[in-house]
Amino acid sequence: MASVPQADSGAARQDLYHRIEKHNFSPLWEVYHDLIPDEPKTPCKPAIWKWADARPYLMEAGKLITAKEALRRVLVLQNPGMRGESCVTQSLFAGFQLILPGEIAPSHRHTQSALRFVVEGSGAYTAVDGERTTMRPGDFIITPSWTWHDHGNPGSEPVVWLDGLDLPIVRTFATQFHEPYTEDVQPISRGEGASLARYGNNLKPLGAVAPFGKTSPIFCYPYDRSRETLARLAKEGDPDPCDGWKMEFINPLTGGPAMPTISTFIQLLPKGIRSRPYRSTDGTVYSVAEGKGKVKIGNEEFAFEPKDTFVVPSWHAVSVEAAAECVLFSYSDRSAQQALGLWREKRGG
Ligand code: GTQ
Ligand code: FE2
Repeated sequence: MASVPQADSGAARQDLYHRIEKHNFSPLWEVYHDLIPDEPKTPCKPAIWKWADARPYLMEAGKLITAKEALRRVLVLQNPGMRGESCVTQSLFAGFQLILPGEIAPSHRHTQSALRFVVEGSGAYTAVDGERTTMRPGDFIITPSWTWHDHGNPGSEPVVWLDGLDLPIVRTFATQFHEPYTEDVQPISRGEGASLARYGNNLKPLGAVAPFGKTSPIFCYPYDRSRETLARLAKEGDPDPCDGWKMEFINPLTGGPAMPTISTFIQLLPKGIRSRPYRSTDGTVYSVAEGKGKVKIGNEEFAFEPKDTFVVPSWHAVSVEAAAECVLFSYSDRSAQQALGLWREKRGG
């Protein structure tokens, strides 16, 4: 016969909870639906960071601290639902990094992977394991896990890029390692463009051994190439109702995502489109490369312009109204979710 709890067990339950707490126990049944919700639940909120706000603060920071002293002069994009946690989504970091003419940001390596999406200015470089790449607006650059990297600006204008890192993922697993290089600037061992020539032309060297493990051997995907691809696609067929023309940056050695923890995309939305609502479990950061319009994220609406950044939390429907032809760069943890068999999407709201 099943035992029946006493109707007035409330006080006795509280007493039990109180006593077991000292022994580091707690009752699952009090929090079951918080821990296992019916649908994704996240403190991450929809938000936009206007470039018009960010730029003056960055330039002010540029007067107060050097890139070298700061190690990295970055304004962190704090998700308003998780302020102080240095997260833009639950799994990703975003920040604007400024490097002024003549500055260097010293060389180091860490297990966290990074991406850079150049927002403003040209002529700075990032060096990755002995090769430099010059940064231009719209370029997408990867710093693979555990590779030496430093930045410099031998040019004549300030350069700002959006940093995307998998810091919260690496923190969740407690797999953080970091090491400074012995010098500020690492030695150069290959000419600029060597990795793109070797791996970025639908050819690969015989016996190629992935130089960066699970990360793409191409560490710079120049904007002119991505933009040309999108322009050509737009001439050849109709846009997808949710995505417009959307392409994923890939690792040419595998055909899979360019980075093991972060997926990266670029999309073209034609002028006048109202994209069909789309949701997926990968909270996504968008940087506006071109165009303007309005984006609806869940129940909130934001106007966007070039160089603005906005975030779509997990399982929030996103829809764009393009007032002009738009090019959006975006990144999310989709590749990590897919590797773990967790990713889901739903087209149409
Ligand atoms: O440029 O190496 O935004 O190590 C955060 C951590 C940038 C970088 C960030 C970093 C870097
Ligand atoms: Fe770094």
